[in-house]
Amino acid sequence: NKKSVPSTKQEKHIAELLKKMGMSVTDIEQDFVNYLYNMLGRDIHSDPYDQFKAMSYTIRDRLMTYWKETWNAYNKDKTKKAYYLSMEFLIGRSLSNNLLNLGIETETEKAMYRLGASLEAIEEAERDAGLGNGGLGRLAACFMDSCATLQLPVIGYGLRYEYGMFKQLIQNGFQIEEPDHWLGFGYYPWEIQRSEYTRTVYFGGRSRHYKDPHTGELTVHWEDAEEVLAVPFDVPIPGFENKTVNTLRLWSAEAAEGFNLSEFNQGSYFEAVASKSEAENITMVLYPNDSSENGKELRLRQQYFLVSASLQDVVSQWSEKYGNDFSDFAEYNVFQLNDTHPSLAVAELMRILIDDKKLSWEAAWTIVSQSMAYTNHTLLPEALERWPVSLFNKLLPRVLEIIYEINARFLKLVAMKWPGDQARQARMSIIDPDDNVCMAYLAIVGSFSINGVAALHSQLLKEGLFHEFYELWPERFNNKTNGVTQRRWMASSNPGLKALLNEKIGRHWITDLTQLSKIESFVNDKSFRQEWMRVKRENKQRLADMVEKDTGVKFDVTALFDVQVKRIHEYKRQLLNVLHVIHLYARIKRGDTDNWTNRCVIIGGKAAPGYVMAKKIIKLINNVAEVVNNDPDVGDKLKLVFIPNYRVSAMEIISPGADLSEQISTAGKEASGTGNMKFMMNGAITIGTLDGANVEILEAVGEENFFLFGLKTPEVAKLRGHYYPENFIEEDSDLQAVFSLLESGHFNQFEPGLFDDIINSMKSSKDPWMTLADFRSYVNAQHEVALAFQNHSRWNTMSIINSARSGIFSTDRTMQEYNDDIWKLTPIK
Ligand code: T68
Repeated sequence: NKKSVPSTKQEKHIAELLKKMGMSVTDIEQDFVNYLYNMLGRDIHSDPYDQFKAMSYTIRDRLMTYWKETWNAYNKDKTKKAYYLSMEFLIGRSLSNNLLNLGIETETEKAMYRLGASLEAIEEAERDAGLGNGGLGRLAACFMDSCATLQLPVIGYGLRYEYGMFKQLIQNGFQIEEPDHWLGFGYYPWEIQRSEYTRTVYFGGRSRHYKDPHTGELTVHWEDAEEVLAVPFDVPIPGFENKTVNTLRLWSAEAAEGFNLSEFNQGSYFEAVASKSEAENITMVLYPNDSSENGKELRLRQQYFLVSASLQDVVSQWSEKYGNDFSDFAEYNVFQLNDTHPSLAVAELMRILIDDKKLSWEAAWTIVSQSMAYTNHTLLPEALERWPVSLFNKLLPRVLEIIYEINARFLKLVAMKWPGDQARQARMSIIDPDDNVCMAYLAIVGSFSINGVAALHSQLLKEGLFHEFYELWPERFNNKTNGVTQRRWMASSNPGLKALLNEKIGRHWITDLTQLSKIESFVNDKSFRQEWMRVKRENKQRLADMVEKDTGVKFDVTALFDVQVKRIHEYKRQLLNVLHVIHLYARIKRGDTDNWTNRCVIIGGKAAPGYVMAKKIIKLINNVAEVVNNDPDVGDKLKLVFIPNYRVSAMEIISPGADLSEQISTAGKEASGTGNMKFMMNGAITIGTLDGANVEILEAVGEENFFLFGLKTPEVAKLRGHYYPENFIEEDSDLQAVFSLLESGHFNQFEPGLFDDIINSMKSSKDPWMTLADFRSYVNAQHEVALAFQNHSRWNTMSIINSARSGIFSTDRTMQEYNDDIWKLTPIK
């Protein structure tokens, strides 16, 4: 630290030079040209991607001094820090966000204008950093933004996947996956490689226990292990106009030098080089499964790699300052586990403290159980991670021993609380009856805080999935309702709305979203209402242009834009949406179109490559779209498109242009949802079930500003076992019409039988998502939507109110709550 204080003449001189890193139009222009011409050897007519690179270096330079100062400030005094451990950070693009947070959007735009370049085109050239699947990964990225804005000392730890989320192509209506080589042939222009913080992670081998013959002291060695290097790449996370730049540290796997040297020596050149690539495979690709475990060995390797490298990083930095005194480590360090994916942290921190730092089990456990906090993101049983003990034994033998010991001590506690209740011990055991390690239980046992991500979800965790743990430790359970950052999801993606808000209520909403409530006082102001409509209209045009470019389908911007974008999953019920579209189509075909509202339905999202049913659903959407969009009887009354390759940068165009937000999961299945919040902020109205954060959205806007339908969670539970879909068909002529079209093969004329699985799943009494049970109330709610939309004035009021009351859904609020209740960090100015 002393080193960073300019004490010598040279250091003062350097500090002076760095201060000259100007934010003026000319400074930006000059640096941009310097990078483009002199570093990249290109010119102003070059490829937009090269221009983007030059621009990102220009901007990164302007973050660098703040970045270093922030890092130093966090390490100066004994400062409590939080570490957000996550297998996913779905960042998307960073240029426009960084310009916004630095407060130099206008200057940069002018600089490019002077050069005859377009900032918009440059921003457009940036590739999405798609290092995540969906909500969970995007949440981590929003959290990072809010922590930097709140000036909280939080460090993100993740993996630098060579290939992020696959690129989705649609061919003949089918999803095709293409690798996403987002790094191109170089580096991510925002990142800085920090080789000096390289760590070594061990796999395989065996655990050996030694007893010192003289002292009797026990030591454990992890022997004959493979070594893999974890090389960190740091990504800057600027706060909003506050000179704070936090760090997201992403680990990349590299074979250790001398990797499998013995094989080289035995002349097995080929095997040795092949196993080198095995080490580097660890961070090769993001697993594209968003809600089911896949049980692959490589995935477990990835998880341990993240956890071990990150914990070593934190512990070594601690030891550099405080030696092996860990007595107050838990007072200054807290780890937030983003789902169970990094829950090995519980065992790994034990291992480091006991084996490397020679702490006793009891001392180590006190530290671990006071510094880990776990966030759950799902109630779906198929998403709960369980790893076979045999795999653990092979890959992480020492870690498995520690897990066994944690479990043994934990089960003693259970036995003490419920004497003689063997069945309960078996149910709560971290090792399940099939000899799997249950990662959620490991996380719970090792954490002082366990939270769900919306009020309903947190309640259901206590009542259901984790009920017995709740009985044991009720004080550990809490709720932290998700949010999204308004910097990206309003200020940057909706410039029209930003300008209008700034004019009417000032710009304070950018860091305090509750300020949005002030626009409610303009709800009857004629000119404000007109401006609100104009902004929406322009955003709808922008969305329509994107749709036309991506699908060839032309939208009428006066129609209702009805949008469902999210991962494709049966529980999210894209099928219910399709049934409604088919219903509208059937109405048009039979001439039942009095008082009609034109509607453009947009569906988008990726299916996990191995999820056969989800992929069929995509095909069905595309086939229905083909029929609907090409039927002259339909015309502008109804359009349906499937937007290919849904991703963060697409949502930046989609959410501002939506009128209606589809949040239609089976009640009790969606933990929170965050897309629902993005739409709401941008003035879309929700049609939704009482699920996840929809419950809180409804509470905020009131029933008159929300289209509620469907069974409630307890009703879904009650119906299970007595669910007879045929009855719903029998009683409903609209549903009959829909099924007769589907079953006649009207949407798969040349592909007979293609949709049989889908049809059968919906008609099965075992359908866990109970799609047909909600059909009638969904169609009725959609009818209300159509009528409401015809009354432009009423719709506009609802739109304004939805946005005005979205203040609580900022991640600034969410992070404040994590900090107040869990982390207890002091903001560092
Ligand atoms: C989502 N979960 C929830 N999981 O579904 C959503 N899972 O309700 C919630 O709003 C969001 O998390 C944020 O809390 C996911 O996105 C995954 O992506 C995932 C990835 C790998 C393995 C399991």
